[in-house]
Amino acid sequence: MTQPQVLQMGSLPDWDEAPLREAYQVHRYFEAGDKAGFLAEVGPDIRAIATRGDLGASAEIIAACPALEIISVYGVGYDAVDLAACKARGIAVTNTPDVLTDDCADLALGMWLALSRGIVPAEAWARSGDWAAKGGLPLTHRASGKRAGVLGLGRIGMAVAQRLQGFGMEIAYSARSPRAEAGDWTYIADATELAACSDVLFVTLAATPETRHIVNAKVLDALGPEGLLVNISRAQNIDEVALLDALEQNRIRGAALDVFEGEPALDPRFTRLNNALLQPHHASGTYETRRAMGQLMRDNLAAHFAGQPLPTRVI
Ligand code: 8YV
Repeated sequence: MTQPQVLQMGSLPDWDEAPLREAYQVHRYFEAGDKAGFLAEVGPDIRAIATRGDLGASAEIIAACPALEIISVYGVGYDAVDLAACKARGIAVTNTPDVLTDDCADLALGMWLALSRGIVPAEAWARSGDWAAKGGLPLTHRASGKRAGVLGLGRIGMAVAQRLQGFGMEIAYSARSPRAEAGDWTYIADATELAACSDVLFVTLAATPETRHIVNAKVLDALGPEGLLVNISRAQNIDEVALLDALEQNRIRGAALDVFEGEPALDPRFTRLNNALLQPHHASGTYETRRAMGQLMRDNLAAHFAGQPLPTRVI
C-alpha cells in the first residue's frame, strides 16, 4: 500500500522524524530552496500537514494542497493555521493540549520569580566579582503574597493560578465567563480592570483575532509603575511597541517574555532593556513534554489515516 504523503513544515526532534518517515512519505518544506516550485510539485499529492505551533499553515500553503485532509500541529497554539481555509474545505486540525500545560506553567512561575528577585542579574553579580568588589546585590522586590491577575483562565492559566496559590497570592482572572473551578478567585472580565487589580499580570490567553493587542498601553498603565507582566502565550496578545515604550519609560516595573513578534528575531529595543527578562520561546521545551507532544501529533495523524476519532481535534 502506498504511504500517505505528508508535508512537514519545520524540523522536529529525531525521535519524531524517524517514525514519521517510517509511516509516511514525508516532504520537508522547510528544506526546500524554491518553496513555490516545491509546493507546485508535491502539493497535489499531500494528504496531511505536520506543523509546529510557531509555523502553522498559511492559506497559500493550504491552497497548494488540494487533497489535504488533516493538519496536525505540534503545539497547543494553532493560531498560525488558517482555520477559515480549513473550515471551508473540511480539513481537520489537531493540536497537542494538556501534555505541555505543566511545563508552561512552571516556566511562567520561574520567569516571574526570576524577574521579581533579579535572579539573572544576581547570578552575574556573583559570577563577575561584583559581589566581592561592590558588596551585596541591590535590593529586589518580594514576589509572594501579592496580587496576581491571570489573563485567560484556560488549561495553562489554571495551572499558573494553582501554582500561585502556593505563593499566598491573591488571585483574579479573566475568561469568557466565570469558571466554577476558580473557587474564591475574583473574576474580572476586562483586561484593564484586571491589570489595575494586579501586581503581576500573567498572559495565558490563546491567541485569536479578538485577543490581538489585548494588552495595550491602557492595560500597561493600569498595571502601573510597580507592576510586572509575564507572557508565555503569543506575542500578538500584546501591543509590543506599547510594551517597549512602557518598559523604556519605566511605566511598568518589568516584563518577562517567552514570545516575540517576528521571533526568533527580536526587536533590538528589547535587548537594551534591563527591566525585561527574555526567553527564547521554550515554555514547552523539556524532553518529557516534547516527547509527549510529538507522540500526540503522530497519534492524531495515525488515527486519521486509520479512520478513527482524532485524539485532540480542534476542528
Ligand atoms: C511550540 C507552542 O509549538 O504549544 C505551542 O503553542 O508555541 C510551542 O509549544 C514549540 O515551540 C514547538 O515549535
